[in-house]
Amino acid sequence: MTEWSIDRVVETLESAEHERREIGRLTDEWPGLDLATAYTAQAMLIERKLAGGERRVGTKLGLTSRAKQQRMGISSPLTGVLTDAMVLSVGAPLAFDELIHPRVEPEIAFVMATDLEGPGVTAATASRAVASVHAGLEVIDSRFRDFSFALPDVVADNASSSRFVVSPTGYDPAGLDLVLEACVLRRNGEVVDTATGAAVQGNPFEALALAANDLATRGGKILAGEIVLTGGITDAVFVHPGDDVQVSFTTLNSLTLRVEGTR
Ligand code: OOG
Ligand code: MG
Repeated sequence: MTEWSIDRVVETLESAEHERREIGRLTDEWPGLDLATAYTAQAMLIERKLAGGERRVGTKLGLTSRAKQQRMGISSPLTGVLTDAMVLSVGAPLAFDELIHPRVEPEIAFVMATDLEGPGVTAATASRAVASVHAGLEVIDSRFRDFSFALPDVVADNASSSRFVVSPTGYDPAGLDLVLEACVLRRNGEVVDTATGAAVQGNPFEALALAANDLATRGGKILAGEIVLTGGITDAVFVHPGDDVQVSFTTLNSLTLRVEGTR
């Protein structure tokens, strides 16, 4: 059997995504896949996307809420990279046939006014680097069977990233109480989950600070102009062709995503 290597991890994840094929946990086959190696694999995966013409547009956090951590059985947040190929414009349908087993989650999104670089970033300093706050909706699509993974697996898999929508209307961060900003997630008109911004690390600005500090340990930072997805506020819901998913916020906008496809 072929030995495992970072290159093989990257190729395995890349072909799973392109062929819309779920795979088993990499950590089962390669127990040596630790967190640092997994982030190196993620960086290589992104490098290959950029070499193929994609453009980096932001940073995402994953597993920042208890709802998400409990569902996935992992208590540690992680970061990933967003590219323009993942952007869905408002009102555009989700093409189910391009994905493996998509799930949708509501997120609070930031557009950055300035760079944000750790270490030592606090929620207060993080909030001052934000230009505007937006309603977000993320479509995650783990390349792992049944969304079953250990932390290094999901890190290498760029935090299950696949598609996302950000409301074009942005709000001044100074005029919002994001801790109390409430969100309702509906599928086909039915409420499936609710939460407030407090679910995200106590405060979405804490999540932003966490991202900056975590990226700094790997020589990275958040750049001015970039989008930051602060992590699913509620648990994510599976979607299928014909479904309509809606996320509605108190102050931030509502976003609706229609799922199209054949299977
Ligand atoms: C991992 C990615 C999580 C979030 O917002 O928590 C994520 C997963 O649940 O597959 O994007
Ligand atoms: Mg997410």
